[in-house]
Amino acid sequence: MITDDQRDEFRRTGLLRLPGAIDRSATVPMVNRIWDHLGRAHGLTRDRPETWTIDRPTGLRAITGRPEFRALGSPAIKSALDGLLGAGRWTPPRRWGRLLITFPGTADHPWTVPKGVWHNDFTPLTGTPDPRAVQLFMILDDLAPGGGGTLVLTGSHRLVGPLIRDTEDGPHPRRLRERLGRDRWLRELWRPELDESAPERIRRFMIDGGSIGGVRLRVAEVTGAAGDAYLMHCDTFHCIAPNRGAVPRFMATTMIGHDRDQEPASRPRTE
Ligand SMILES: O=C(O)CCC(=O)C(=O)O
Repeated sequence: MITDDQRDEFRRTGLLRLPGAIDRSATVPMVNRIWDHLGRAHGLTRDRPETWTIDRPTGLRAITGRPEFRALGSPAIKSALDGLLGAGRWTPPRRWGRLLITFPGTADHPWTVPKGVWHNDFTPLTGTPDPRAVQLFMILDDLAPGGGGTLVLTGSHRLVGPLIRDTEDGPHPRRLRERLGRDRWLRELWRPELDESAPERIRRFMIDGGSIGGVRLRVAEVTGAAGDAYLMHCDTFHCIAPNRGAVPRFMATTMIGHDRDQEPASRPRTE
């Protein structure tokens, strides 16, 4: 289970880090399996970076159906989901992960906070308590800052909530961006009018942060050791980041929804 402090942090920021959520030794066979696929499908070799000639490999879907990936659904992850969604109020997925893999690539410009690709993942309104879904990000191999970990706009789920709460409509990413983009700080994040340098963008969005209607916003980067996991509120804006590290970024993600309340089954009539 999670503590009250962890629950508060999740409510406030939309993001909760769980160090060591998955047994580190269980990630080794997963990483081996991925490299095996990369070798066969793309001709990439683990200890020969000169063969890493692609940014984003394909054909990864089948891999997470393999038995070694079941360890992603660890006791710590299940217990945290119980704490946020309610015990018995969510259904374990058939597969615990969709792989997120990016290679360092060849670009020589420095790492910075990307523009353009910030989004929320559309999660329909279900009438269930908040959060209606939690997205898991799981780190399969050690992930250093600047190494391609997902970027999360902490606090942003609290801006989305009031915009969708009393509507029939779901959180449509394009419409939300239009609405939220009326604020200058957010517009500068995803459609900058100024061409700021990499360190300026890092300072502005990751260190100083912003504030809209009393909601603190700051860009956080998913980093950590193999086996660490993050739980993110489904309405939180996030984006893929460049990998300027020395090794590929190996992560997995999945969205776990709150089960809809079941209608009580109607009793068979006996009379
Ligand atoms: O590749 C990433 O880090 C971003 C993933 C993402 O946007 C998503 O799973 O919704």
